[in-house]
Amino acid sequence: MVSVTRGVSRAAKTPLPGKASTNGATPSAAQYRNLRETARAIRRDILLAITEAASGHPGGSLSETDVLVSLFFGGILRHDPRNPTWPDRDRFILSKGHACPGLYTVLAHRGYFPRADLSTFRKLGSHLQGHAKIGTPGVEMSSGSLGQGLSFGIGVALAGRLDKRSYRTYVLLGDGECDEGQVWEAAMAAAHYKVDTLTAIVDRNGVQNDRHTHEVMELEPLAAKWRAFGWRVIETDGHSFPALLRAFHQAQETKGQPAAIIAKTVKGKGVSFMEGNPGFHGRAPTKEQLAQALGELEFSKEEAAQAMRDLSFPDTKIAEWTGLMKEPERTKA
Ligand SMILES: Cc1ncc(C[n+]2csc(CCOP(=O)(O)OP(=O)(O)O)c2C)c(N)n1
Repeated sequence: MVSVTRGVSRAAKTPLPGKASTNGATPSAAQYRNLRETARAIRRDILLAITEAASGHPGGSLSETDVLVSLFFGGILRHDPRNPTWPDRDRFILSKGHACPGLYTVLAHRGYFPRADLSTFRKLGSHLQGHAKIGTPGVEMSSGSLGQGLSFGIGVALAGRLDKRSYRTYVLLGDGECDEGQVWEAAMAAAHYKVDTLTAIVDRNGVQNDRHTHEVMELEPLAAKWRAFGWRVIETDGHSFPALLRAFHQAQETKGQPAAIIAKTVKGKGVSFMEGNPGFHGRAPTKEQLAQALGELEFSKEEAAQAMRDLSFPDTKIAEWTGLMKEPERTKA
């Protein structure tokens, strides 16, 4: 795992695990570089896990990666991987539960469980099933049936208010998921109850199951809809760490109303033949496609082999899969 930055905001009087170490200071160029490197390694491991399972959802996992890296590695979440049920932790709820390979990989890189577990994804007996479920360290809600996470998040946030705890609640939704009526019932309720500790993030990648969102159900003007429901809306580039961290800080500073971050993303981000392609919503790459994808992410054969060793792949498979790779340009003499 690359070393990463921690924390930029929500200065606490008492230091808390996983808290901001720079107390609101602008991250340095090196810290941003670390975030990008972390995201690149996470995209690699997402693809390895899904290819090994021969099923799963790469598109929405790759689109959400930078949002998740900002939360878990950019100092936005107050959390402690060694104590996943710490009562004062911020809650992250993955409402688009099919994109759990992204969450699992981030949790593994953050130290919630061993990275080697990723090679058990979708296998019998694994705690990393095809949709996230409570019981896996760091997973706050069993999800997969779309539309429920925001309602759940309101309950979690209101419980924090009743218990006089200062934690914040973040819910990641898909844009296709916003076709669900329950999302808008929840949106109305969160504004009514002025749940300003709640932040919704919409992964606005423009693609849902097998088609583009505008073909299935026109969502635009999406920002105006959230505003009309009483939310503060922050639109941002969902692949720019400075923009994402700024958006999260604005959400944290919002008082008296919930905040929605509409993160403009690319489905399948980082892999040319997956980008914007509904065909890779819920289909695993072949081992040949994996080899191409790892090359596009600029991993050398040796780097890919090391990652596969870290994930406990057998030597035969490491040799077979990396044997299909071409050395990327940057590693050529
Ligand atoms: C209630 C419900 N209806 C249908 C599905 C099947 N389904 C799984 S993923 C998906 C598309 C989701 O699109 P989006 O929310 O945009 O996710 P992303 O593109 O970010 O992966 C659908 C319809 C489901 N999981 N739950």
